[in-house]
Amino acid sequence: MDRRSFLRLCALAGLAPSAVLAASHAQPRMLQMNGYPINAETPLELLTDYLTPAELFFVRSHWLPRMPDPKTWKLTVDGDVAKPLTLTLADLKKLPRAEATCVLQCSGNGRALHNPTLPGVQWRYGAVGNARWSGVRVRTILEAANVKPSAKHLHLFSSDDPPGKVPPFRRSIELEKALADAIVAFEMNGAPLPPQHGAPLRLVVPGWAGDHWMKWLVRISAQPQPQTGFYMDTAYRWPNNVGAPGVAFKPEEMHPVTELFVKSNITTAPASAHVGTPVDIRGFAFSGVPDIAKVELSDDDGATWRAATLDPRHDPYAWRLWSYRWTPKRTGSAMLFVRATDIKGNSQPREAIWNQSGYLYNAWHSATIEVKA
Ligand SMILES: Nc1nc2c(c(=O)[nH]1)N[C@H]1C(S)=C(S)[C@@H](COP(=O)(O)O)O[C@H]1N2
Ligand SMILES: [Mo]
Repeated sequence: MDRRSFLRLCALAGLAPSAVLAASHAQPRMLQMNGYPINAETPLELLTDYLTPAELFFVRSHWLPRMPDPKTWKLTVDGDVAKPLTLTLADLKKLPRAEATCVLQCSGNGRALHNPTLPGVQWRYGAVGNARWSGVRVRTILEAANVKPSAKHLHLFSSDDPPGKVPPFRRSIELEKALADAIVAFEMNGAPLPPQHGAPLRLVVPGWAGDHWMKWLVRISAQPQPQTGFYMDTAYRWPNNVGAPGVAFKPEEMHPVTELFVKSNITTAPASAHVGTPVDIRGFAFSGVPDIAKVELSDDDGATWRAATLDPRHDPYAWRLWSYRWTPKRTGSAMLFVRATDIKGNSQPREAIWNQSGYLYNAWHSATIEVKA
């Protein structure tokens, strides 16, 4: 497309050209998911850093977002508060700073691996990353606004309401979690938050699935009841009592997805190896609880397991990089399985729990290595 038709298209769509370019930040190394550059998965073999670089970090947006104008942007704080606030970015930067290094994973990461198969974005392994998020604790802001005891939920509003009858992406989280450790972040890995990741401000909810991490935040409202609407009442729900694969439930038989499930993936393994020559296998592991206790590998279909070495770098709800030195004993095709166990004793299952929206896939991951003499 030439410059003139691009500008005309932007004008027709009512979008700033810079916003369109930022949203379609097509990264040559990223896997574009459904024809739109707004859903991009990171190739698993590139997720080898403790901090995932912003340009490799997966992007999940429900539609071509309408991003706030950073010059006029403000955050409104209202609802059950004695002192409603409107905060500019400069106001926020004057408040005490908070930081969290933790995993952001889309609930639907791994949807493509569920059996029976499911509609929706066919994420495989890479709708996940680990980053350092900096901003201000939600608690600091709500205390400044004198939040009332009647408030039990924090409603989240963004600038990206879709046109027409499409339901807006509006959500809420329990006030208890918001006060415990949620952050409104304006920086990612020490740099200003990129537009596609929610600039100027997004919510960070350590340990909880990505749908809670509202991007392009414009308003937070303390309320006695949870938010309603499609993205609370229908989407992002998990069965109260899980059924067999293929069994669907009514929304009232389900509750919102919150904490992530324990999970590990192999990012690095050679395609081939030689009997008696050790090779290094690497990957990451994380959970919806603050740390991983162990990562184990098996080369005998899960009969016996040996511990991987955990990288010392760690922060609550961040991932752990791990490595394992494996020495092949016999020729042929070898399958190495990995499983993680978190500090609460939750262990990654051999099979993931099938659910009608394909959330929280966490089955044992494997790598196949051809062993030669
Ligand atoms: N306003 C808004 N916030 C949003 C979304 C969205 O579409 N609009 N997508 C959510 C979902 S489902 C996920 S998984 C994360 C993805 O964050 P990322 O694109 O920065 O990786 O943002 C969440 N926040
Ligand atoms: Mo998501």
